[in-house]
Amino acid sequence: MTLPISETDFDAVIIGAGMSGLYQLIRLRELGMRVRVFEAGGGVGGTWYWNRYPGARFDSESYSYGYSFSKELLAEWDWTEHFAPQPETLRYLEHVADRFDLRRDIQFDSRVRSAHWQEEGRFWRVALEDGTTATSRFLVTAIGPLSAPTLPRIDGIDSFNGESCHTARWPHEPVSFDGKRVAVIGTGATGVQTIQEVAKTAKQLTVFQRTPNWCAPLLNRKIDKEEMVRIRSTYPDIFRRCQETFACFLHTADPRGTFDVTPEEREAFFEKLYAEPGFGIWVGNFNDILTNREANAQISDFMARKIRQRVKDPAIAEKLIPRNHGFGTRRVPLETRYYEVYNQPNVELVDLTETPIERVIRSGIRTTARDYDLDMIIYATGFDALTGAFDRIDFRGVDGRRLKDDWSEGAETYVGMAVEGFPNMLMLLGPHTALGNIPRSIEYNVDWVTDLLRFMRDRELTRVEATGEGVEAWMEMVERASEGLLSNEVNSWFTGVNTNIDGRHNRRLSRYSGSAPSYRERCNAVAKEGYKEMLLS
Ligand code: NA7
Repeated sequence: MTLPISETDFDAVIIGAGMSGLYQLIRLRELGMRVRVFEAGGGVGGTWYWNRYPGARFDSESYSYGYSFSKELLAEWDWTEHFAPQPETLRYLEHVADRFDLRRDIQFDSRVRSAHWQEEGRFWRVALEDGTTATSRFLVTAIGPLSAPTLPRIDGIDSFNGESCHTARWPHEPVSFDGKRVAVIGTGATGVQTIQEVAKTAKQLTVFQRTPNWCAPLLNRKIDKEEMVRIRSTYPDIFRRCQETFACFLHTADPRGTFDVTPEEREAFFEKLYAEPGFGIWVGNFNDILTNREANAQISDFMARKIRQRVKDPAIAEKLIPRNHGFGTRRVPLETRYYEVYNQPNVELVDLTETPIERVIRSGIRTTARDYDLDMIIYATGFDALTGAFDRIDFRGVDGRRLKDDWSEGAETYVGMAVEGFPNMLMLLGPHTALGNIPRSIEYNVDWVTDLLRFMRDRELTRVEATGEGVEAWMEMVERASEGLLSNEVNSWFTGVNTNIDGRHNRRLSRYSGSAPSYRERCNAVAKEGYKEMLLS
């Protein structure tokens, strides 16, 4: 028997009040739904609430990153930097929450422990860590693809006497590095941002690097009032461009291949990209650098030469040059004087491939070579990406099946937004949605989910589920989209590898790596055909 909608506590529960949860709340309110958002944090902002580490900022241009759905919001918000720092982005999201009066439907400090589908009655029973429960017809997960931090598997972490922190759990109070001996473990996008900031004031900074990444210049600068007026006048073009490009960035691949031009033209193009802000050198480069080994070797060689030019000590420069993957086959960290940090007398680079960490001790870190006495250890060691946030909640679908079990060998989804066996659960930025410039993908996902729920409301339908065939067809498309990518041959969160988690040492098909326009085309077709590929009743 279907429980009349008025008998569930809510029409929809949204888990998470980050960028996707906030926008979904706005849209579901417009449908007249009774919505409750459960948020583990003490405020809105998701990624920008948690990641308060020093130097955290956008790598996408600020004005391409903000929400595009509200003309009023676009008209009133001024970005002050081309790549906004975390405090500004958090202020922006707090402004959005206030402006649209969102907080009244958000319950903070409320971590969801479980969500169990009740077939009889067709609703979800959601339980919080504190034991309270709520029922809801629909469940929308807005829990983020990179939100479950992982500490490294190193013995003795708890024995350290000084301060220590994962970057994604950074304290809300200001943290000073003045006069301190600080260690950073991890040199991904987060580690790079942290290192270049900590190096400014720490007495001694020791960077523990396992794998160097290919970092490219961010070239951030301030936006003054006048420039903001100019940018604002081009918002329609900015968002149109983001709709058209491969990954919703302002940058997109050059139509030419690496070897379509002369060596001189190639070098000049690489130089031009290196001198331009943002991800252009990664996603606006020759169209074959991420698929053709020889083409990739050209840009990798160019980037290696840049590192050698910028780092004075040739031995350190060599340690900073990646050997096990080509440029762009992992997430490219964007940097501001990152390489120059290693020219400073207060900074030391420890290459963990030569001298691995043995354990954390009371006074610091012990490698196979020596002990490092420390006042603070910063873990920039990343996330249980894409599925980690799902695994941390006990989701049970039809007949009590557990999502974590179903996904133990890798997630299987329908257009990244639905799962067979988990009716009425819709995922924003779930595994296999287009990622790229995240807010653009969020707005698309939210609008798609909203249209589906409107469709159901208008027809008095109360249950929607992905089918096995639908999932299979979508997973085939995900597989096809990834064919030929050099990144498939590299360990990273792109390929689902996290050495700090059991069973995650091997590469798997973890994300949709096709273009955002093809993703939208596929999802639009599903909607246009009345969601015939899904089971609706
Ligand atoms: P990443 O990109 O996953 O980077 C994590 C870093 O931590 C990386 O350098 C890892 O080295 C290092 N790491 C992880 N575990 C260990 C251990 N046990 N010992 C030493 N070093 C370790 O995470 P980020 O937070 O930088 O970025 C994630 C995404 O968030 C980013 O792409 C943005 O899109 C936002 P490894 O490379 O595994 O050898």
